[in-house]
Amino acid sequence: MRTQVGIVGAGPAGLILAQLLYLEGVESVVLEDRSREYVEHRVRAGLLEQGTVDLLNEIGVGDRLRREALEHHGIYLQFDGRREYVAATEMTGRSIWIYGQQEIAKDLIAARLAYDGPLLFEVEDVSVHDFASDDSQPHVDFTHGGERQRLGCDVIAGCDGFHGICRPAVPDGVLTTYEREYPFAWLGILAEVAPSTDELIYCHHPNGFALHSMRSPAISRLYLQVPPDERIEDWPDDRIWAELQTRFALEGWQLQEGPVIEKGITPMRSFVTEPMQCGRLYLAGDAAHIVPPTGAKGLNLAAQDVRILADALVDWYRGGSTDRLDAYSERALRRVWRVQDFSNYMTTLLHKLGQDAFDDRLQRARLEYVTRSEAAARSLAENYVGLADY
Ligand code: RFL
Ligand code: PHB
Repeated sequence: MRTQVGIVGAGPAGLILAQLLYLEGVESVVLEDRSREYVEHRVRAGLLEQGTVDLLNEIGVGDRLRREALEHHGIYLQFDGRREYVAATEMTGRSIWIYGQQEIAKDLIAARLAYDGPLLFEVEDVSVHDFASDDSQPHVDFTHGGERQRLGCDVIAGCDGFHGICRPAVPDGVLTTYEREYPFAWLGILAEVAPSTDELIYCHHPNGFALHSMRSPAISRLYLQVPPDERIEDWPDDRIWAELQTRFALEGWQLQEGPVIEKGITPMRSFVTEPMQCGRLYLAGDAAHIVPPTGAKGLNLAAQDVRILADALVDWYRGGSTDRLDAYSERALRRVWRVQDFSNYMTTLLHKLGQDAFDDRLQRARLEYVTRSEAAARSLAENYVGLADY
């Protein structure tokens, strides 16, 4: 088998890249190790920047999104028994949108299959080879339907997430990694109950952070900060609701409860690899970087990476120059580090960090500042809705 771009991974990065390339007449093959069913039902991101929504519309997968996504114009910050609103759209002219990552996956997979774009699920033993120099002839080996196969390609796009095989395949000494583990995790639930709020509530509480998000007018998504080694078995539903009630408690407001339909624990990590390329292998999305979810940026960043990568690839196929491909990593990393800083800022602003009383007072002073100073609120807002053309 041969193609122009071999794409490893059918998450948002791989699927958006395949669609961008298809629209520009560049061939690709997407290889995914999970089943279609799994990819279409994995509960992860929910909050999209305006730029991501615009991109999905531009590439022709926005029909259902335009009908079903919920448009939001700001966020609530709750602390010290108060709930303050940051009017992001008023300050930036841009909205944010609620639409589940698995819905994006469904829309992109349907689009890909509608034009018979090669997309193989449940591939096994994937490995990438001969990509390390610019004049190499890369290939991807894998097993599909019990048969060992080889995909020859001009370039490989490593869109296989944080635990993928592409980044570890880069020869020693090429990549530098920057990493931070946070001393806590998020326990997330999906509940069959109408959201108790019109927009997201980010809540700072002495017991730890809590977030009230949603997926639809009938489904709520809620998160609790918990210790990093917490086991989900130790959190029966009534314990989760009791803790959510404690942290979100506000006079004159009630958190509605309902059946929990999904729950899980996610570790919190910041991670960047530099550069995001090696010869003819290009890393994009979570394969190259991870942000803690407090800023709601991972998927949005993955979409920006592949937009830059697709532009560079198209340029190369059209005119033969590798200038933009060579500069891919440098161009992508500018936004990656901006988003790392914002995600770290939101995380340290809102979580219980195991700090001393002085640090705790500083944290409250920062929260007070963003709700009292228009300049501080505007800075948070422009990062939250996503910096255009950064
Ligand atoms: P993905 O989604 O991990 O996709 C990688 C794909 O590669 C496959 N794969 C392989 N395929 C073939 N061969 C192999 N050897 C393979 N190894 C792996 C995997 O099965 C998978 O299908 O990475 P991608 O495409 O870079 O997308 C990144 C996003 O998924 C991620 O950043 C977001 O989910 C992060 N995130 C959020 N991002 C936002 O922008 N807004 C949010 O509101 C938001 N909330 C969240 C989040 C992530 C969370 N968790 C669970 C980590 C909330 C949570 C709780
Ligand atoms: C979500 O809805 O899953 C979500 C929203 C905002 C965040 C993180 C996750 O900051």
